[in-house]
Amino acid sequence: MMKLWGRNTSVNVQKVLWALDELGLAYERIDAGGAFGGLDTPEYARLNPNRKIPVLEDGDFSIWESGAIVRYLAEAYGAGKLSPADLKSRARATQWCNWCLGSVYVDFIVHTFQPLIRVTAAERDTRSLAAAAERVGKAFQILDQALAGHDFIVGDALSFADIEIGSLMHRYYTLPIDRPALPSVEAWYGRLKTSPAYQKHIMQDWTIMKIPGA
Ligand SMILES: N[C@@H](CCC(=O)N[C@@H](CS)C(=O)NCC(=O)O)C(=O)O
Repeated sequence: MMKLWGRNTSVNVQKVLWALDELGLAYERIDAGGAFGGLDTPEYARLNPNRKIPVLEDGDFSIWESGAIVRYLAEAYGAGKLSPADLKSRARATQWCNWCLGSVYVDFIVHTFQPLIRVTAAERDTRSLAAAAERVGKAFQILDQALAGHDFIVGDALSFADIEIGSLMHRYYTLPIDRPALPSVEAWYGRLKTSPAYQKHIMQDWTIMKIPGA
């Protein structure tokens, strides 16, 4: 059976869990990272020299980087699900994944989310946080235009691009930050929320990760 290494509070682990369940695959998840530790052993370094979660082990093959894991699962086991068959649609899905990592992820997770859970309210740089949230909102306005008239990011079926970006949306819509009006993004997020796999893995209560005073 496949093994997924990583605590289920990590958005990058949650993303892979969502894909695994969306594809109906059996797996064992092993707690690692955060309070569970386990990333500094030589055995773990062989699985991921970056000492980060998640890692997927599938027989004698192992792979790190959550987005790459999701694509591996879709292409190995998806039978047409999550990875568009058509080259141009697949390229479009890749485009949005790369955009997410380059234009959203750091501003959102590192400069917006983490200061809200890992920094006390007294020590938080609220101006820097608000500026990062504003940059994220502007980026999502670009996504909003692309989603207008579509059910999902690439056409009308859930793909690995929806998994990559959609994994951030529960946090985006539940954090105490300013957000611009994003009608098409909100409608898409509403569609994602109907998935039992999304509800189970992505719609987690992130406030349990707050340090005291955050
Ligand atoms: N780009 C990587 C990011 C991996 C990453 O930064 N993982 C974090 C959790 S989200 C981690 O391992 N942090 C150390 C820890 O949890 O102990 C991916 O998508 O897999």
